[in-house]
Amino acid sequence: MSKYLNDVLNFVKEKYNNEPEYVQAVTEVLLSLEPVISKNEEYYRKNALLERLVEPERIISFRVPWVNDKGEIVVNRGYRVQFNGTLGPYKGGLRFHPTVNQSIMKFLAFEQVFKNALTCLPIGGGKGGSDFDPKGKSDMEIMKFCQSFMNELQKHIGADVDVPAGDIGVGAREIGYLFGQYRKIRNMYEAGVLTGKALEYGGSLVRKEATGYGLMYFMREMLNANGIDIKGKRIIISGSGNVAIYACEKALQMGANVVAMSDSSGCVYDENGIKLDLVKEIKEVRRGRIKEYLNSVPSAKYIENSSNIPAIYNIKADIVLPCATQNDINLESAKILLQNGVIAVGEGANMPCTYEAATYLIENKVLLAPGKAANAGGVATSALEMSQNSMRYFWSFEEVDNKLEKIMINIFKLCKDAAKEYNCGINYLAGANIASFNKVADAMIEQGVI
Ligand code: NDP
Ligand code: 2IT
Repeated sequence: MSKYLNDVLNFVKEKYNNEPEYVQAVTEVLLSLEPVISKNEEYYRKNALLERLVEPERIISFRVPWVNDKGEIVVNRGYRVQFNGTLGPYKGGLRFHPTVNQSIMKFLAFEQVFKNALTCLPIGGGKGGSDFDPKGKSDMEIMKFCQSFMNELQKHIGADVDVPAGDIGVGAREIGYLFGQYRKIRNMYEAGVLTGKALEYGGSLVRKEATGYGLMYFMREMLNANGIDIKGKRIIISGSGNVAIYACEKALQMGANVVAMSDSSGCVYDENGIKLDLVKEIKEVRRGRIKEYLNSVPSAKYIENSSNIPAIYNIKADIVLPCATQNDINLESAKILLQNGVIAVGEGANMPCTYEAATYLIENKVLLAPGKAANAGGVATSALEMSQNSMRYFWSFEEVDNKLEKIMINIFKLCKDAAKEYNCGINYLAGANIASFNKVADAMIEQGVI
């Protein structure tokens, strides 16, 4: 292994040993860059390129006090990690989930830098969020939290500075409250400061569907490149949030058969095919639990999670789409998937496979669509939303969807070509890391020591 790579990796592991998710994300990227770095080690070392790449440009961390419906004061922690602005304004989602901490924010922001580079659109990488738990909160509580969060965040964002969007626990409702508060404080209409807005005030058609649709466009390209047709394939999808629902929708449009979906409590298994309208009603309208599916379809099965292998991964499938959260598929789960005959895994979520699981799947010839490439359709369509906001105009559903599809086809080509150039075979994970690294690294060196 290149000594320079090894030195930087050891430095990160030691310095940030209390940030396991961040170390994991950096390890995965750096290890796959071996063929690139070893070709030109002195050049990268002289420019301290890797040292700069693994150190965020800025981390903002702040107090978020708000008042709940009982009149009590609650205090949460808010973050925005502005990781790398070389290619454009920082861009990336906001996650509201009780597990949010600095390690998770840094891993997500680091991944976003490379993901955004793959879109070939002018966006840098960032991520933010809070350990606020939206589950069980009233609309009023969500609004008060969002307003307090924005009171601080507004100092650090702007259409040409940093443009947040949604992620786990943040959808159009939250973006609306955040946007309203930004507008009030700044006293101007800066539509491009947030993406994922509702359609009435500057949102883009297809943004809601974009991550899931994009995942399936990438999956179709990857399967086709390996002589496989998606029609009739049996699919399981972990999660039942924004990404999972629209991955399911596009999979059904492509003629595949989705038999299971889940949430953090367990999964529903419907051998007759998941009824997507019902899942949408439960999750998007009622904000309920996936278990409620059985109230309408008593013939379906509900399996509660009871071990470190989410129940859904015991269900046989040709294609597995982890669309919930990080480290959802560990090595044990990956072995079960393989035993059950999986041919492809598409990462709708960010880093849903542990490093060991991803490596095991690739070594066993499973086609792995890596998250930073396969789920880039969401942020790409966010960038299209920014374009429309700048033009003070909007495109039709078909126009945006066609652009999204072209972007995903190009992202797969970038991954495939880089994997081929560096003799990585079907390791599209290495391909994604190498292709995006090359873009970011060249631009960083061209911009000098910043
Ligand atoms: P949502 O909040 O809409 O849905 C999240 C889903 O994942 C829910 O079904 C949720 O179940 C489940 N989930 C969340 N946390 C956990 C957990 N700790 N364990 C098990 N299940 C969990 O989020 P999104 O669909 O937007 O995001 C899903 C993934 O996709 C995330 O990794 C996100 O970073 C990634 N992503 C999202 C993009 C977007 O545009 N929204 C773009 C690219 C990637 P429950 O309700 O029980 O918590
Ligand atoms: O992880 C992601 O790419 C997102 N949550 C979407 C980010 C965005 O700015 O649309």
